[in-house]
Formats: sequence, structure tokens, C-alpha cells
Amino acid sequence: MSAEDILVEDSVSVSADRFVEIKLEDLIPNNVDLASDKQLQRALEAWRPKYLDWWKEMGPEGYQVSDVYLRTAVGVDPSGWAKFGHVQMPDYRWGILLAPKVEGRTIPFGRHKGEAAWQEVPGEYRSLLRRLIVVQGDTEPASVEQQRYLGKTAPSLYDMRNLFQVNVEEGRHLWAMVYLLVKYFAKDGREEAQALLERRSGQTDNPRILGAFNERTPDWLSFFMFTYFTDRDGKMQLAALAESAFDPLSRSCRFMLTEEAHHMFVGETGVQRTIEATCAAMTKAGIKDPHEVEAVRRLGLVDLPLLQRKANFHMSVTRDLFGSEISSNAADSFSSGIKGRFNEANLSGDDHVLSDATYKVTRVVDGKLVEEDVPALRSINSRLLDDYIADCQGGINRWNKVIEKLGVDFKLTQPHKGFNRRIGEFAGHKISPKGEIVSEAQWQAESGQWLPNDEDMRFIDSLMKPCHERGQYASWIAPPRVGINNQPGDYEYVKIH
Ligand code: BYC
Repeated sequence: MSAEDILVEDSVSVSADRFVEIKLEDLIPNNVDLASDKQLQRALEAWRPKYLDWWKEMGPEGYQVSDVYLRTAVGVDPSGWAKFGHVQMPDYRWGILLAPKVEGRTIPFGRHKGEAAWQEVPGEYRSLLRRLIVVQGDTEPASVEQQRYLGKTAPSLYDMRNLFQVNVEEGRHLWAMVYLLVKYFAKDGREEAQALLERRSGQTDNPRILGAFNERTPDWLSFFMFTYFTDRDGKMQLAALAESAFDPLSRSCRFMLTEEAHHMFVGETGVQRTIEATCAAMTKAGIKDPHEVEAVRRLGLVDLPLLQRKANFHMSVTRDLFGSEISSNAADSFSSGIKGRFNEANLSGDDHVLSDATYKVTRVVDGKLVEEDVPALRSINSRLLDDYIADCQGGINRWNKVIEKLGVDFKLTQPHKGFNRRIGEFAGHKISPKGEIVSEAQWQAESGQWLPNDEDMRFIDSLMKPCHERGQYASWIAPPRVGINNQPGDYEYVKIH
């Protein structure tokens, strides 16, 4: 599958009815006519230097004055929304971009279904909406913080550039949420915007809000797994928020989704290239059994069982990001029209109000896993999680095709939904990847086969040596098939000064 195919599969199109050009020379480039609202403009201009201080303190370490070949959003027309060029990251043009307004848009679900979408925040939903925007906003700087040391060990300039591209776009997504907070939530919103720059990933006294965003991203395998699995939570959540009755939120999320597709592409192809390097070298060295771990590791490659354990970790912590499977918060968000289901407006087969519908949720009852019919409204998180798990499978199938094509007998799989969970129905239970409830003692004895163990982490760490020469790649990862924006193989994606 080509890079473009993957991008198309994961992209959610922005239906532009008109092309709005933005002025990159503006202090805050935007397509929201910021200049016409002086108070808002002043508030955002006051936040901007604080954002830049945060970026310099917590953004990519060591490469702030390097020239990086970055994509910058310059409009919202699907056929030409970005331009490429070398930029120093602190000079990146972080802007505010909303997908075009759809005239006459109505609310597609919940108790206000069919009414006109809201252009302002209704008083009764103010705190619910603010909370969701803050949670969404909080994940963006968190991921930049998690990834800040990776530049030093980049396996190539191509990968380093992709890392920084992801980072600046997460920064732009923070801007998108801060715009909504400052414009629509007055003083509360300005305080929340400030707090978004103060929480820190992994810090004990002021951590990021959601669990997975306080985990470390210590190596490039984690980065690829994170961008494949955790950015995909971003895709699902943004798609659910893009259905929102609050039109400015919907339009913000619709445009963010266009950028998100590249992040998942980086993850999918990163894992794929790791698999390619491993399987090709195994064949060359005559190693038939993928479980001959020592032999594979001696060649400076990532063995496939280790890749599975890494994937297990990232899948399980990301599944926690969907919240409890059965949730009254999620029911409230749905009924009030604030957050829909994945692809809500196009779903057929129910009334989009769900007052009488049920949904099958896997639960632990009397020490057994059972499927129970639960009111669909209270199962909104469970449904989004199921949709997410299905969405993850596409890339896993493509990875397995590569393994098969290279003649190795191994299949990557998704662990059971309840494996290694801390939030929701399965929290407090020990469940194996195959979906058996196990004792604490069994878990202690076997979890080193299911999740990365200390030796795995030491080995990965030993592989993380920088490879920063033009056109060169670390031994454990194959070169990409196509360059970014079709650049040649030896292109200098990052000019390190
Ligand atoms: N860790 O009823 P519950 C992305 C809290 S990723 C810690 O179970 P609810 C990106 C919850 O906040 C997408 N706390 O669930 C990816 C609540 O606390 P409060 C991010 C958790 O409320 C890569 C309490 O537990 N966007 O964009 O339905 C790179 C009970 O909640 C966790 C969104 O998530 C957890 N894992 O749903 C960069 C969309 N889970 O309020 C970016 C906005 C739950 O009682 N957020 N809690 O203090 C939401 O829709 C919802 O807040 C959640 C939780 C789905 C997260």
C-alpha cells in the first residue's frame, strides 16, 4: 500500500464550499476574521508569548534552531491546504483554522436533533462543553512533552522531520482548542487556556488529565505505536466531537482531522518499516523462527514478539482513553448534542436519540466475562471503543501481510479488550491477551511475556542510536518507499546547525 493510500484511508475529508485564504504574515494566521474582534485578538495575542515559552521549554529538545522541512496549513481547501518549506520550529505559523461553515447545518443526534446547530454556547451546557474542550486541548501539549527527547535518537532525518511535523501540528491543535475557550468561555476560558500551559505530562503534582498522556514515550518504537494507536483515539474522539451541535467545535475538529491522518501514517509506516528490516534480515541470515529472539537481536533488529508486546502496551493504555464503557457523562454529552458517535450523521439503523435502544457491553460478572445488553445511551463510550478497535485492525492486517510476504511465520494480533486496563469495566481484573481472567500470581508470572519487560526496554534503548546523515537509516528500520512531498531519498529534511 502506498503512502497516499494510507493517508486516504485515515483522512476524513473537509468539505470546503469555498476557499478561505489565510495571511501567514499575520501574528496569528487565521480564517476566523480575528481582526474584527479586537478583544479576542488581544486575549490570544497575550496568550501567544506564553505558548512560545512553553514550546521552548517543553517542545523538541535540541533542535529549536534547526531548519525543518515542515508542512504548514495555509487554508482549508482539501485540494491545496498546506505548503512545505524549511522553518525553524519556534517560527512555525501556528494558526486558527476552522473548516468552512455548512449553511443550514442541523444537529444530527440527541434531544435537540433536527434543530439548528448552535453558534454560541447554551448556558445549560457550558460546563460540560468546557470540560470536553479542556480534555481535548490537554492531550495536545501533553503528547509534545512526551516526545520531546526523541529528536536526539532519530533513526534518520526523514523520521526526525516527521516527529517535528507531528509536534508542531499538536501545537496547532492546542491553538484550536484555546481559540474556542478564549472566544466562548470568557474569564473561565482564559484561565483554562493558561492551565493548559501549566500542567506537565508525568508530573506528580500537576499532571496531564488523561492517563496515557502521563506515560513516557521513551523510544522510537513507542513513538510509532503511539502515533498509530493513540493518535487514532484522537481521530475517533475528534470525529465524535465533529458531530457536535456546537458548530465552532465541529468545524475546528473537522479541520484537525485532516492533519491527524498524517500522524497515523507516520505510526503505521514506522512499524511497517521496522517489520521490513527485521524480516528481510532474518531471511538473509537464515533465521526461520521469529521466536529465536537472541539471534534476531544480535543482528541489531527488533524481534517480532517484542513488537507485539509494545503494541499490547500501547493498545491497552489507549483503550483506557475512551473512559468507562458505561458512563453517565457520555450519556449526558450525547443527549445534549455535544458529542456524537463515530460517523454519527451517516449512521443508519437507529433514531440518533437512542432513548429505547440497547448495546452489548462486555462486563465482568461473578468472575466471568459476559456480554450484557445495556441502555445504548449509557454505552456510548463502549461503542466508540469498539469502533476504535475495529479501526485499528486495518493497519495490523497490512503489517501481517508484510510479514507473510517476507516469508516469516508470525501474526500480530490485538489483545482482548479487557487486557491491562485501569479504567472502566475491566479495571481491577487481571485479564490475559487471550481474554482469560487470571490470578494475581499468574499475572505476575506471565505479564513479562505480554508487556515489554525490563530486558526488552534495555534492548530497545541499546538500539536507539542517532542516524543523522542524509539518506541514511538506522539498522533496525527500512527506508520509506516515498519521500515527504516526493522529495528524493537523500533529501536534507532537517538542517541541523
Ligand atoms: N485517565 O464517565 P467516565 C488526542 C475521567 S486523544 C484519567 O469514565 P467520560 C490525541 C473522566 O475525565 C483524544 N481520567 O468517562 C492523541 C471523568 O473525570 P471527571 C482526546 C479519566 O467522562 C495523540 C471520570 O474519569 N480527546 O486527541 O465519558 C496525540 C469519569 O469519566 C480517563 C478526548 O478524549 C483516563 N483514561 O469520558 C495528541 C475527547 N478516562 O470529569 C492528541 C474529550 C476517564 O469526573 N474527552 N477519566 O473529573 C472526552 O470525551 C471524555 O472526557 C473522555 C472520558 C472520553 C476522555
